[in-house]
Amino acid sequence: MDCIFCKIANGEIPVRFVYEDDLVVAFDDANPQAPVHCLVIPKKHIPTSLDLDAADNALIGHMFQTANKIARERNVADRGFRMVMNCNREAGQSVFHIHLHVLGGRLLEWPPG
Ligand code: DGP
Repeated sequence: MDCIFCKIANGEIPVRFVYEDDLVVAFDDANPQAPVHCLVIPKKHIPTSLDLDAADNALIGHMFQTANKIARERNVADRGFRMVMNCNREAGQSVFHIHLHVLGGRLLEWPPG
């Protein structure tokens, strides 16, 4: 399967991991939109959030716990940060392997563009 995030997760494309365990990896976004901008991805290939099923519920919870850990480690937890998962083209999804953006370190406006 030609998926760039699968290749990152399995080490085929070398990336410095901020975090790794059996289920997920996290790394800095190549095109950061804030001083802290990490991506948390599952090792399992899931194209979009619409492809999640009940068996993935614990995995999704683990992705959010990982995002919290990164936010605390990067000192943005208390001041505020944002977790974003884009789904499909109009939302801006460009890589079709789900990923949780963890953004912080500046004032994040609402609504997003
Ligand atoms: P999205 O637009 O929500 O699908 O976000 C995809 C993000 O992935 C985008 O912010 C840029 C990032 N990205 C794409 N390819 C790579 C890569 O090879 N390395 C890293 N570190 N980030 C990537």
